[in-house]
Amino acid sequence: MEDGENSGTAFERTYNKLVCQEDVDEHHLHSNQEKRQVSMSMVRPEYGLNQYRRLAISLAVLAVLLLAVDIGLGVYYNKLANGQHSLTDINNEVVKLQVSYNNAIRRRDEAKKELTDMISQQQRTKWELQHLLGRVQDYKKQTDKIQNEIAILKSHIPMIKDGCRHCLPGWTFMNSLCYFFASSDTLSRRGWEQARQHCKRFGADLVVIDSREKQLAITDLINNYKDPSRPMSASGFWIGLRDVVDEGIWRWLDGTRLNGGFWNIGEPNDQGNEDCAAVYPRDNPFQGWNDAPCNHGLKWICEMTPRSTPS
Ligand code: 2F8
Ligand code: CA
Repeated sequence: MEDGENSGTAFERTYNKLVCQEDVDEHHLHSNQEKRQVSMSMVRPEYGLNQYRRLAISLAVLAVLLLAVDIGLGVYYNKLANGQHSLTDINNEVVKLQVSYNNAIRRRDEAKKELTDMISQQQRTKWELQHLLGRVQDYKKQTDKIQNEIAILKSHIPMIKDGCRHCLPGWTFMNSLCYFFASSDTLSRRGWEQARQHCKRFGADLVVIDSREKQLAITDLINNYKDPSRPMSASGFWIGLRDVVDEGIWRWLDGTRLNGGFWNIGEPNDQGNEDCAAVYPRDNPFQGWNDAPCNHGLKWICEMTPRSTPS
């Protein structure tokens, strides 16, 4: 064998040595392990089980750690994603706000322009209102003036109406009435009743003197007819007053009882049955009446309202 070995190459010898050594080492190792295992199992029997348990626990802890890391990474990723999403939203919101701001600015400018226009319009309206108020004042003045003119014109209506009416020829228009003074020599003096009949032929009647104004106006007229050569007893004019029914109770033609009157001093005295009244020319117009016999011949005064001209 020695020869055989020696008879081989150096390489083969080295190789064989190494292989044998390895076999020896492996065998030695296995022997040691088995010895250790045998020794340990003999000294601490739970040693192998704890080792697996620790390994399992370690693996579990490692798994938990990996899971935690995974979760953490996921959370972090989500945060990053959410952050990215929030940033996008903020950008979008900023864009929207910018658009809204621009729109608001545009609307503000439009509103400002509209306000300016409205202020201008309001100013024009104010001026127009002032102008109209001035015109209202003018119209009011004109209205007042026109109303005054209307009142004046209305006051002329009775005169116009009277002007459209006429007194008969030879009659006198006075205080809206027509009077006939039978002073002409062509008309003989006559008694009270005949004198009244003469008036009635014209639709008139003997005059009723029921006011101071009327007495004054009539006295002024009959004073013009005064004839100094004629006795006072023959210068009177019959009027529409008598006391023929009840002596001393003087009544006008319509039955109205006399209130006062313009009797001469001492009249009426019913001297010799004097039941008819007459007015006489007098300086004192308020002492112009006398009672005389109704059949006594005197002039007379007729009275009537103006008559419209026949169309
Ligand atoms: O003096 C008054 C008296 O005068 C006349 O008589 C004289 C009168 N007569 C006539 O007029 C007819 C009275 O009436 C009068 O009262
Ligand atoms: Ca008398």
